[in-house]
Amino acid sequence: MAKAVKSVTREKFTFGLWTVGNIGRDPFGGPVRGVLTPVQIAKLLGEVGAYGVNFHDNDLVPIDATPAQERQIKSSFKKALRDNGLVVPMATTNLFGDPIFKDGAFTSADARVRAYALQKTMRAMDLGVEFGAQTFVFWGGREGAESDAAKDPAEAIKRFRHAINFLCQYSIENNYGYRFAMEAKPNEPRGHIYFATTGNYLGFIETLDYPEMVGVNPEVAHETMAGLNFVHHVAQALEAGKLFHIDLNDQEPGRYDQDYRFGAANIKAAFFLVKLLVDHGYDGPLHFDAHAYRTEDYQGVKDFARGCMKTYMLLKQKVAKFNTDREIQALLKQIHVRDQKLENMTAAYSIDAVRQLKAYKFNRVALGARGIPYEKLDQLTMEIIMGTR
Ligand code: GLT
Ligand code: MN
Ligand code: MN
Repeated sequence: MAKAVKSVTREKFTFGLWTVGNIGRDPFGGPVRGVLTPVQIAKLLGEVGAYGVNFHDNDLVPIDATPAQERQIKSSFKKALRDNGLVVPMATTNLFGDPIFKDGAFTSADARVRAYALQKTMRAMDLGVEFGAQTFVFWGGREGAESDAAKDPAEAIKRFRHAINFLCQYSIENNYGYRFAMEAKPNEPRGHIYFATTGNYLGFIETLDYPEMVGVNPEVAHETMAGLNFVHHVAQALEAGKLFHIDLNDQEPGRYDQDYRFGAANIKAAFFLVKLLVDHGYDGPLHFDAHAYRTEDYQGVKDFARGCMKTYMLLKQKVAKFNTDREIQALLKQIHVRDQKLENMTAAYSIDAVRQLKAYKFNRVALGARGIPYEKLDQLTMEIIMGTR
């Protein structure tokens, strides 16, 4: 029996079965790598020193598996997890691959498809619990439309809410203890996906029956595809206590969904993301939802996986440098101007505070004329990232 391999670091670095198992198919060409079994993927992840592995129901158990096949697959995968020292922090359902979901799952116009999606998700939740998963991700890749002629997008929200409420109750009644994490994406595979951004989900969650059970799983590529600032979306989730999980990868704006190795496209944005996670003490899984370039064989897939983790660790070191750099910290102190009198005056609303504030004389012209040393600060930040500080 192979020896259990420890994670390369204390970080909870995870990969989905579908990430390192990606066979390099795209809309213009077929697979460039052979299919690995879940057991082979666990071995690969053990070799690169990952902490855990996540799966969709059908990454592990094919949609048409017989009960006997399912039993065999599950027991061999459990052994592979033990042999390779891996845990399963997150599970999810594939509600996008099978043709039945071509017009969505929970938001399908067809009641039969909506009911099947609930059945499939409950079974996927049962499967995840069997492997110890504590987070259950919902990525509604097919929940959307090319044309709004067919479905009322407001009705889609109601249908989605109904499904999540139903499934929260299922988790509660079975004592599964799941935390649900909603993953937004603006488009691809649908022309337009409902709940296009993490912010859309943060608004939606508060309308649920069990909002405390539900958070988000933002993915770098997804806000970035739309040209949005991913770090700001993660910040809103963190501030709301809703960052239950995160999908790390990279992406160039305005392109197809690239799912590049973490940090491969925009190292500066990756630095600020790691800084945000570190500064706010995020301690959940760091899931690399990415895949190797189509040029690679499985040696290249290992290079890819190691690269994701190494870049994260290096950026974490850079963050520590930034946070202790004397010149940078002095600049930040200079930028964050304190004014005790005005801070006291505006600390809380009162008739007296309003009266004083309305009468206060500001030197607007001088405040507008002052220089703020962001050029210097940003250059020093770049020098940290480039390794010369
Ligand atoms: C799919 C998608 C990802 C989601 C996965 C979870 S599957 O690969 O592109 O962003 O996180 O369903
Ligand atoms: Mn993606
Ligand atoms: Mn993802």
